[in-house]
Amino acid sequence: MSAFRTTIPAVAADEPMIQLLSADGTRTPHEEFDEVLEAGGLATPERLRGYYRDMVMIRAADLEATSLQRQGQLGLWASALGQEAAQIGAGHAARTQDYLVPTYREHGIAWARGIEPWRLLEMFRGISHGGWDPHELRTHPYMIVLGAQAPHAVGYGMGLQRDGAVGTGDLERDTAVLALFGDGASSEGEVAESFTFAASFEAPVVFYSQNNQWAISVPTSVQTRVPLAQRSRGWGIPSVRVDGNDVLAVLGAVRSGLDSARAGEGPRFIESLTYRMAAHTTSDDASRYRPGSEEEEWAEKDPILRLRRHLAGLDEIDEAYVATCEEEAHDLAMQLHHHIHGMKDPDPMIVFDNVYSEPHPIVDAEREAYVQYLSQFEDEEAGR
Ligand SMILES: Cc1ncc(C[n+]2csc(CCOP(=O)(O)OP(=O)(O)O)c2C)c(N)n1
Ligand SMILES: [Mg+2]
Repeated sequence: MSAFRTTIPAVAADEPMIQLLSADGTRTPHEEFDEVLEAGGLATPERLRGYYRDMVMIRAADLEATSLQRQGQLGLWASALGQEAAQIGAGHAARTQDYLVPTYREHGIAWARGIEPWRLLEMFRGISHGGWDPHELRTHPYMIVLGAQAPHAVGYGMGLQRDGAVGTGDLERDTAVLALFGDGASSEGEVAESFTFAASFEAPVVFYSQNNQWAISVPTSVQTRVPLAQRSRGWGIPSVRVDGNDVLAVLGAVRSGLDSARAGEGPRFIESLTYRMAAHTTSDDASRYRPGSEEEEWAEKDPILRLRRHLAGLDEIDEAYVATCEEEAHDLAMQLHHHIHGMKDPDPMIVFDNVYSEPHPIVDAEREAYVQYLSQFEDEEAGR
């Protein structure tokens, strides 16, 4: 018999998923994560109501952004509907000093880090250079190139090590990096290379993959023959699969992973099992490749509904609180609507700004050529 093992475990068949809140809101204890949540004061009724409000707000902003795209106000929108717990939980699990490196569908992460939603919309309108100050908010700009942010995150983490910001024992100062990417992006070479560097140098990075079941029209089962959570183990990177629609499981896993990383114990990998409830983007029609029954099945696992059920079971939420959240969410959507409709088109010449930190002859030549190009239209208009 060959020494090589040929049995490939069935996809998603034998990797346990940690869940603290089941779909009906029932709470299951978990020794390690409960300790982490308790130590950080992350699961008090007040905090839980806060996560609920955050999720309601970001869902309203997301739905409004889709409408704005349909009104011709945005070039594109990538909805995070259904991934609210996976993102609000991860965003709040990070400590203030941690550095987050997101992909393009992280609106809940952005919200949790204090990035105003209009900044995201401005980018999807194509009129900003990225949106926010990454240093101030400790959150990198969105990355559209799949997986490209993973080596950035590891490089940043290795820099933190060299700055002496890892493993000093001071939880308020030691810093870790949260690298976010999707199930599809996990197939990119950059992610594999990042695992290699992070493992070899024991970089303080938590790789956090939201497995939302789809990479545009490609299901996760095509991306990997083993449960995604198992991928990193060949690199010696400890990993866990959590229910990404369960805000408490996400909080516990991400806080625990980041605290291990900041303590100098090296990288961690988290597979956060969730579902992309909307189409890939406003340019996509998901009904072409996935059955409606799948969407209905996941609607019952809705992260917002789940937390509300849990809070109701604890008698920690009432109709008045729910109504206030809904009113605030409506107001946010209206603010976004008016703000985006009122946006002026920027001067087209700004595309040449900030290409390099110093003047560059090729950029100067391109700018000049573009001025010439635009001047033709001025003549046409003057002649009319
Ligand atoms: C390097 C690269 N290849 C292809 C694309 C086109 N593309 C954009 S999103 C996407 C699917 C990504 O799926 P996943 O990583 O699961 O993230 P999700 O969109 O589900 O959040 C693809 C192929 C890209 N942006 N970058
Ligand atoms: Mg995906």
